[in-house]
Order: sequence, then C-alpha cells, then structure tokens
Amino acid sequence: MEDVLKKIFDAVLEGDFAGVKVNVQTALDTKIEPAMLIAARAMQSGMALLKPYLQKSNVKSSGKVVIGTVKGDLHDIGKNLVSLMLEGDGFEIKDLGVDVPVEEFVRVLKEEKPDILALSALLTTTMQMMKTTIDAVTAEGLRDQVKIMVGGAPVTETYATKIGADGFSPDASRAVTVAKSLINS
Ligand code: B1M
Repeated sequence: MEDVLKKIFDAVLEGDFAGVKVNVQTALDTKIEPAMLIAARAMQSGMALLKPYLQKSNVKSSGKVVIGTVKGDLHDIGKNLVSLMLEGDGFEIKDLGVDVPVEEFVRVLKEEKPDILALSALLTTTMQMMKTTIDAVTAEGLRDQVKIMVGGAPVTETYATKIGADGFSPDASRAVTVAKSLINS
C-alpha cells in the first residue's frame, strides 16, 4: 500500500497527470479509498498554496474564462486543476464551483461576457448536462459570443464534437493549449 501512495506522491510532484490517475486507480482497487479522500482534501489545500506561485504577475490577461462543474456533479479536483493551470497561464478565471445549474451559467455569461465557457463533468450521468448547458446558451442567443470547452474523465473528443462544444481536453495541461487556440481562432 505504501508503495502506491509513494507513486501517487511522486506523480503529483512531477505534474504527471497520467501517473496520478493510474496509481490512484490502483489505490482504489486495493480498497484504500478513505486514504484517497483525505488525500483529495490535502490536494485542495496544496493547490491554494501553489496558486500565487503559478500566477504570472503584471502580465496582460490571456482571456476570461467562466468555469464550473455541471449540475448534479460534485467533483471538482480536476476542474480546480484546470482553473489553476489556466490562471497560471494568465487567464482570468471566474469559477462557479460545482453542481452549477444551467441558469447560473447563462446568468454569469451575460454578466461577465467571458471569452470561454469551460464545463467539467466526472459522471456519465452528468456529462449530458454539458449538452443541456450548451443548448441553453444557444437558446439565449449567446452561442456566437463565447467559445465552449469541455472535459472530465468520461468526456471524449467525439462526445465534445457531438454536443457542439468548440474544444475538448483530456487533462489540465492540454486545457491551456486548447483555451489558447480557442482565443486565437
Ligand atoms: Co466520485 N466517482 N462519486 N467522488 N470519484 C468517480 C468519478 C468514479 C469514476 C469512481 C468509480 O466508480 N470508480 C465514479 C463515476 C462513475 C461513472 O459515472 N462512470 C464516481 C461515483 C459513482 C461517485 C458517486 C455517485 C458515488 C456515490 O455517492 N455513490 C458520487 C457522486 C457525487 C456527485 O457528484 N453528485 C461521488 C462522490 C465523490 C466524492 C465527493 C467522494 C469525491 C469528489 C471530491 C471532490 O472532487 N472534491 C469523489 C472522487 C474523489 C472520485 C475519484 C476517486 C477521483 C476523481 C478525481 O478527483 N480525480 C473518481 C475515481 C477515479 O477517477 N479514479 C470518482 C483526479 C482528477 C485530477 O482527475 O477529475 O478526471 P479528473 O480531472 C482531470 C481530467 O478529467 C481533466 O483534467 C483533470 C486533470 O488532468 N478535466 C478537464 C477535468 N475537467 C476538465 C475540464 C476541461 C478540461 C479537462 O475543460 C473545461
């Protein structure tokens, strides 16, 4: 058990997302979920400390991003990593948190006028809420004013295209590349 926790620790330090996922899954498979949940909370406090170091100072904003985990979904570790990486690259982030209703996304889009709306979902049952959100943005006449990117463990490039998203990233680091390309498109 200690071996897998050490591998998770090393992968986090190295920013190795794939390594973290593989080893966390191994840890879960070996029934150490309680330890994982403590680790998840520890990760959150670590991210708060990392934030000021990753943020660039005195740099022109790369663009404004409204981000949130869709309605019905409480997972936010991946979404927070995406926020952190985008912020580190100079994006201005408005994070709406988890379990965000479609109406709230629409309200904030009207208020904040971001360049990008970023949606995260971790459950196969809630990923459909991404389509519901995109449809609502379209129905409100806002679709041509904002680029929409999606991500989260069950989300694929094919699914992203199918629901009408402009961009997809499988991880936080590539989310920055995708966001930059959406801004420049
Ligand atoms: Co939940 N959970 N969970 N969970 N949980 C999963 C996702 C699950 C795969 C576990 C399993 O069964 N093996 C499973 C989903 C199955 C499915 O739908 N196919 C599951 C389930 C079933 C549930 C509950 C229903 C359990 C229950 O109550 N019966 C419940 C649902 C609650 C709800 O949301 N309504 C639930 C609850 C929870 C906790 C609250 C206990 C906790 C969340 C704590 C938190 O987030 N604050 C939790 C956790 C921790 C997990 C696992 C163990 C870890 C998720 C995680 O944080 N991964 C997960 C199992 C697993 O993944 N091994 C599991 C690390 C994170 C860095 O990765 O979130 O994938 P990830 O983010 C990545 C990429 O996906 C991507 O970048 C990130 C960094 O690389 N990414 C984006 C994410 N968002 C992006 C957005 C982008 C771009 C990239 O652009 C906008």
